[in-house]
Amino acid sequence: MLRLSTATLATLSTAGCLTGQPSTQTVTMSDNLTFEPSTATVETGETVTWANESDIQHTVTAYENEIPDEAEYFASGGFESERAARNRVTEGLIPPGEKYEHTFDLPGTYGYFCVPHEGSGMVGTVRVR
Ligand SMILES: [Cu+2]
Repeated sequence: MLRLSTATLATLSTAGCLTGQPSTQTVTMSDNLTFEPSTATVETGETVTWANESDIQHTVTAYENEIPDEAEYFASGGFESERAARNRVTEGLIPPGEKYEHTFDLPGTYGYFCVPHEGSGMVGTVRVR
């Protein structure tokens, strides 16, 4: 299942390059407490997939004041606010080997972080063109 899913993503990604169709961008979460790439750039309407390739749990949690005013709040766990995501952190944890994805429908710059590792500098940015 995971294998099929990865192959599908790769196919979509390649197709996107060739035809200009919407594609996805993958950001990995690693054992050294980083998002790679730390700044991901996508086109409006594209999806970012965060893949936890580490042995520990992480979250993807938007900074409420670092996303465009009109944009929908996003966080693993499906929270509607940064406060809720912080208060109920265990519900937003992405286990090792799992993924979280979000589709960006508005251009702009989106700052996000990992709740457990924010203090270690585990933060990232998505730029939507
Ligand atoms: Cu983390």
